[in-house]
Amino acid sequence: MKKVYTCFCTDIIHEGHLNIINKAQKYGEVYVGVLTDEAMVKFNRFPTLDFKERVQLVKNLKGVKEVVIQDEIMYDKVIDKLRPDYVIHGDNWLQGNMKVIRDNVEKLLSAYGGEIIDVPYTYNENVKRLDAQIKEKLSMPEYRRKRLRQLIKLRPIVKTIEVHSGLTGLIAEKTVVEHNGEFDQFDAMWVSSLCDSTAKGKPDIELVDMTSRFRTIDDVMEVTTKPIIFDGDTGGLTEHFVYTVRSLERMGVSAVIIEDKTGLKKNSLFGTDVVQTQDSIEHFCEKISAGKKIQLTDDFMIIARIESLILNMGMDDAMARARAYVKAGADGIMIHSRRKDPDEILEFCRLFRKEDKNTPIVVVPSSFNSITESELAAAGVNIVIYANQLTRSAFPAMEQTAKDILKYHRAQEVDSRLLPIKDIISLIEEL
Ligand code: SPV
Ligand code: MG
Repeated sequence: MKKVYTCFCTDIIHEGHLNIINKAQKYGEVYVGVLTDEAMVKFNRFPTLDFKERVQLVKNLKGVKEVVIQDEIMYDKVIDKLRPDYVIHGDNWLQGNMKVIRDNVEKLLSAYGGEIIDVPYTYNENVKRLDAQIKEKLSMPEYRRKRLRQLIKLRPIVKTIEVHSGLTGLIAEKTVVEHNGEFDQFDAMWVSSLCDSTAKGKPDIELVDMTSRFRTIDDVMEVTTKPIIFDGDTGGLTEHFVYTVRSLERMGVSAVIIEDKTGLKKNSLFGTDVVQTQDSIEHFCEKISAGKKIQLTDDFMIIARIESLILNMGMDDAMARARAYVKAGADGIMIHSRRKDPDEILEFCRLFRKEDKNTPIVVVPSSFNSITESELAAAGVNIVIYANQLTRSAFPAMEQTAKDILKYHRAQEVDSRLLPIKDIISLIEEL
């Protein structure tokens, strides 16, 4: 019997998948690959069924000879082991990002005379509706909230990008790249106080009130499914912070990060150029504990942000605070620095990891931007936040366009660098 292989990167079986199995059966015995969670979250949406459930789902399908575990998006290992005579797939992989997968499969099969079978991709009203239902489920608070903890387990490092609107939310949600045969996407979103304030033309001094910050979260949540980390600034008064925790948790936000400053908060990247007061360890611990006591689920995370390095208070102070904050109940530590080189961040990670193997570490490499994600992961960092790059790239582009329209008294000169009109009017899909 010939062997036919197909890989399902899905947590729902619909007529499209059944069609592939039917066609495959005509060529031989059907082996179906199921992608592991780790491989799936790299470029697809988060699975709503876990790996074991997905294996069971496929195992129960009529016509499936065997389920094969595929732990990478690329088929190299599976093809090497199984040596299928055919690989069958929907013809949607003839274009876009997925073409590189098809090209790779073609190369692997041609080494021993195997063949690809492309079948017409099924995307009718029924499949579209099932797809929408899964997205809806993923966006629900009870599913979205716990996803950050799940991703910390699944990803070498959770890549987080700043969002401050529905539009930036869509960029965080949908952008997937293929580079050198590797797929990548952002895992989570950061609702930055700096960028949320900047988008409203306000300074980053806790001036934009919580009602408005929640409105931003809601705009983002309306159009996305990925987990949200909220920049809670100082958390405000402890008596107010507990209400913030309850609201964020109810909305389905996964984590709040609060920084150990008090009084008028200024952005950390000013460092000691402006007056900034660090909170006492005792008082900040009380705030963390109060927040942990009030939350209702085990999913929500309160992450304590240490400003000691920003305020030149030294590594010993940073470490003493890290110890105390974890003891007070913090679910993670964010360590910040505004140095160009990552040395002090790496030193903190080394010292902290010596004492504490598990508490997640979060970093925001805006200044120390030469360090790579894999270097951070190797140092024990769990979450990297690209905290302001979308806003900082949009502003100069918009300003230049405004200047050029003023200069040329028309818009023709700027047109070549704009999103085409046909693309902007269809950028947002209607229901
Ligand atoms: C933010 O994005 O608002 C932050 C990170 O708090 S930083 O601007 O580096 O302080
Ligand atoms: Mg901030």
